[in-house]
Parts: sequence; structure tokens; C-alpha cells
Amino acid sequence: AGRKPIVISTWDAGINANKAAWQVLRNGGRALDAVEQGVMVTEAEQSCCVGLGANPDRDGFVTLDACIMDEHFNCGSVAALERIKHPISVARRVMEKTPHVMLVGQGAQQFAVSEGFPLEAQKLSDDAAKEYKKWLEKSEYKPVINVERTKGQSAFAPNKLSNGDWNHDTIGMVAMDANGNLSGSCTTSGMGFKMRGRLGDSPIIGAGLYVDNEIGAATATGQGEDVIRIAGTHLVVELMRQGLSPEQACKTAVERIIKIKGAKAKDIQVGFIAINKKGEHGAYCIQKGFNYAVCYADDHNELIDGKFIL
Ligand code: SD4
Repeated sequence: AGRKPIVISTWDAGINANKAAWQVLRNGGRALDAVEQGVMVTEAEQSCCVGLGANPDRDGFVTLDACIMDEHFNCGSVAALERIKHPISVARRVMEKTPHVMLVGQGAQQFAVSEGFPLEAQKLSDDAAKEYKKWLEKSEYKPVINVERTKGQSAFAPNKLSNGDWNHDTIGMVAMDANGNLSGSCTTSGMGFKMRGRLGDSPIIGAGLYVDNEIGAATATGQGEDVIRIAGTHLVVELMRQGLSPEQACKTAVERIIKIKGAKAKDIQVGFIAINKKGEHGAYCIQKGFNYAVCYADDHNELIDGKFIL
């Protein structure tokens, strides 16, 4: 059955993020404020893959990507942003205060500073410094599809991978408020040890995030290149427009990627989560290991395993 208000977000870090979003939604607040405040929690946490504590690119710089979209097709995005703690809030300022949708790199940072965001020190977190040092020993760019986490383990276990491998997580969040309006947000450091300048799907409207207030909202996580290839979240929303449930729409998008990738699909992970205008939610991923957090009441904030195909 559908719920209103409702907020869902990717991975287990979504539980804490949902809590902050729920405080906005339960008080009749706007979905846009909920999805910003929700993912800000993750940006501020020590994580392998979101915010300034995350793993750097292969040249040692932490570069952050984020985007946000509201119920009126307003959208804002920043990419390859350095030394700013809350990329999602800068993305919102791009949306609200500039005639543009995307700002990148130096220009994005310059805009953030002009808007009063503090320029943080250029310094890796202890965990990231350790992981980077380990990565430099081989300097191999080899994505791992998931990290199996045992129950109760920190959401940020990827930093502690014993074999030196790295993982990629992102927080994507979509919500519907008490007025029935939808919004979404997505924020990440992208893939650990990526090429300098590489962007994934997360800052790209229609790839990492899409919202159509008549239909629904979707966000993505995983191998960004393969989300971009199919304009993933836009596809999910369009499939919902054709009458598919959120889960069916996410599944169909995942099937599209698997068809394109062929035998290589087993080497990657992509997960989609979505809500529709009725407040129904769903998710699908390529393979086991993806989960998402669903919150629609003070006492209902639950981690659900994504269904998978391979
Ligand atoms: C990216 N989609 O940069 C992001 C990474 C991610 O879970 O979502 N990892 O490709």
C-alpha cells in the first residue's frame, strides 16, 4: 500500500539519513528540505564514499558530486567539487540562485565560497589516507561489486576491507511530503581512486536522479557509467508513467543494463530505488548485496534488501 509522507534512500547509511528527512516530513515540511537535510547527515559522517572523509581520486584529491530536484522540474547539480562539506546544499543553491543546472570543478567551488560555504582543508581522512596508500601499491582500477556486510557492522565497512579492495557507495534519496509533492537528492565522492576528472551518474539529472511530480521519483547507485548509458532514473520514471510499479520499473531498467553488458554484467552492481505518486516504493539491483532504507512513520525506518537478477 502507498504511504504519505514517505522517504527512501540507498544503502544502510540511508537509515540515519532518513531520520533527518523524517523530522522535516513528519512536521508537514517540504520534500525538498527533507531530501537535502537527509543526505547532509551522510555527507557529514565518516564514509568511504560520500563527503569529504571519502576516498580520493587516483591523484589523491577528494572530489564530490551531487544533485537535487524538486516538484517543479527545478534542478541543480555540482560535480568534481573539492573542499566543500555539503555539496548537496551547493547543488540546491545552483538550482535556486543561478540560471544554470550544473556547475563543475573550480567554478563550482568558487560559487560555493561566494555563497558563504567554508573552504575546508585539503586533507584526507585517516581512513581514506590509509586506503589510498594501500591502493597506490598496485594502482589498479578494478571496481568491486559490493561489500558483504555482516549485520550490525558499520555502514562504512568498505573503508576496512581487509583485501585492500575498495567499494563505492552513494546516498540517493527520494521523498514525498504530506502535500503529495516529490523531490530527490543524490550525493557521492564517486568511485574511489577514479581517474581525475571522472564523473559518474550521481550529479547527472536523469541518470543518478530524476523527479516528475506527476509520476514518481527515482535514484541510482552503483557503476555510474552504466547508469548514464541508459539514462537510468529517467527511464525508471518513464516506465512508471507507462503503468509499471516502482519495483517493476526498477527491475526493467536493471534488465536493460544486463542486456547491454552481457557476460560483463556479473562484474558490476547497479541499484535503483523509486517511489510513485501513490507513495508506493520499490527497488531492484543487478546482484545481491544492495539494500535501501524506507521510512514512513516515527517507528518505521527499515532496511530492505534489494531484489536482484543475477
Ligand atoms: C558513481 N554511482 O560515481 C556513483 C557511485 C555509487 O554506490 O553510487 N556507488 O558512479
